[in-house]
Amino acid sequence: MAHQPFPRGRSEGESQALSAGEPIAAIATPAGRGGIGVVRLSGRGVRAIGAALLGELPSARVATLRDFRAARGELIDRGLAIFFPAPHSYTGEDVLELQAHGGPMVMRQVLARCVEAGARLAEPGEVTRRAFLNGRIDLAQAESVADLIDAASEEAARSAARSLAGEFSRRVHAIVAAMTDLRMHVEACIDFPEEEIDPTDRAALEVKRVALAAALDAILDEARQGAVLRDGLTVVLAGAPNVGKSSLLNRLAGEEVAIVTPVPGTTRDYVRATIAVEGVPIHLIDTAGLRDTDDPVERIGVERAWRAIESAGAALLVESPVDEGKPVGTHRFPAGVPCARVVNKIDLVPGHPVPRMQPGETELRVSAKTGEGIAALRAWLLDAAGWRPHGEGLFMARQRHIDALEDAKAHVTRAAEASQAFDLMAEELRLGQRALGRITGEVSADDLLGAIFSRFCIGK
Ligand SMILES: Nc1nc2c(ncn2[C@@H]2O[C@H](COP(=O)(O)OP(=O)(O)OP(=O)(O)O)[C@@H](O)[C@H]2O)c(=O)[nH]1
Ligand SMILES: [Mg+2]
Repeated sequence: MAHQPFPRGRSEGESQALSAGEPIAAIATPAGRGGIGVVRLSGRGVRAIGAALLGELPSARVATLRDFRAARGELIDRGLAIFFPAPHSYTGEDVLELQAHGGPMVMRQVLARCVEAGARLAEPGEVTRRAFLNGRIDLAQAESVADLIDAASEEAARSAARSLAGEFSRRVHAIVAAMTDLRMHVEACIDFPEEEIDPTDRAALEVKRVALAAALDAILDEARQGAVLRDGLTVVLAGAPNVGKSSLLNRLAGEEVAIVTPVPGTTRDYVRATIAVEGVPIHLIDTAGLRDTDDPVERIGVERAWRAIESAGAALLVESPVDEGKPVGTHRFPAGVPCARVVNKIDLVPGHPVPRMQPGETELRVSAKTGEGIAALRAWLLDAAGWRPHGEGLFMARQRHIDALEDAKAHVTRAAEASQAFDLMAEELRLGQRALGRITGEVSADDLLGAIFSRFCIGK
């Protein structure tokens, strides 16, 4: 059985939505003032609500200038109304979009009028959730709607757009199809004793299994890279007072985010800045210089610095040849967290001998003042984030997707180990398919859907 890209989908010819829900309304544009603001309506009864507001519903999919009127006939605004009859709409239900002037008062009145006429306010993500439930998009695509809206870099936006267009889902379905094929092959062998199986047939089966494992490895790799693009890396700048942590933060961020003074103990609280290195978000945390101190405020700052260090994804241990204070040891860092020693202020001591490096340690020599060594520092940050140069073709992935892919991979590995027992092998492949089904939503629990869609903004 080959999987269709949109397994819950309905054919384009169907004229009624699969499950038209009660009518919902939401302001789909951001809060605040703008040239245009959009109120979106979806569900059963949208035609009647539209007729109440506009006098008459516009023709399908034709942008039509209309008066938006309050219950007693007063004019709220004049704008464009577009009606998308089911199932050819974002949600698969009847959808009406009202484009008014984007002032908060206008938006509020239009929305209130929709509610008065019978709609209820949409919950966060409810519009996209309906699109999923009606088979317009699958779960991975629905998630990429949120990722596209939240994208913090061009690269992240591009990869989310690819996922939204269904490329990630198509890859997953192709793997499911290969798994189905292998499973059918295996099942055909179940009823035969091993010695009766043709060796060439056996070899063909093995070729399929190896190809399947390779395809899973490839998609996992791309998904992990996509996740880096989405989530980035949290990096703490730690070190003795005055070595130039805040100056480095400012240099990396390209602006004066943190206060810099020649006084040791300048930074007392965290200072955060997110930078994009080749599109990968790096969340930098500048901390208070680590030292024993009697100053109660600074002491809290030092405690906070340690807390930041303990939960960091990577750390820059900053020191300088001209400042006192011992270099920070790595013993309080979580195991496996990438750390780099960053020797700052090299502009002050040209030719300063590089401190001896421990095996496996990375050391970078920089100057926050002149910018020397900063390119190498950025490259290190990218590497620590797990980013590798690649061609086109990433898609946005979430941890949930990576978990499912790893799960599928584990079942395929176990299938290989069970290659003498066809029934066990077939079962492992079935479980692998199930794991992949969680990505696109063929297999999904209500609480998972709740968790995914509740993080959307209202109107999406
Ligand atoms: N020459 C030179 N001076 C630097 C460099 N980096 C920082 N400084 C100076 O060193 C002093 C301390 O810099 P900060 O960035 O405040 O140091 P810090 O590590 O954040 O200090 P605390 O917040 O007190 O822990 C300031 O006077 C900076 O101008 C550098 O690369 N070269
Ligand atoms: Mg500082």
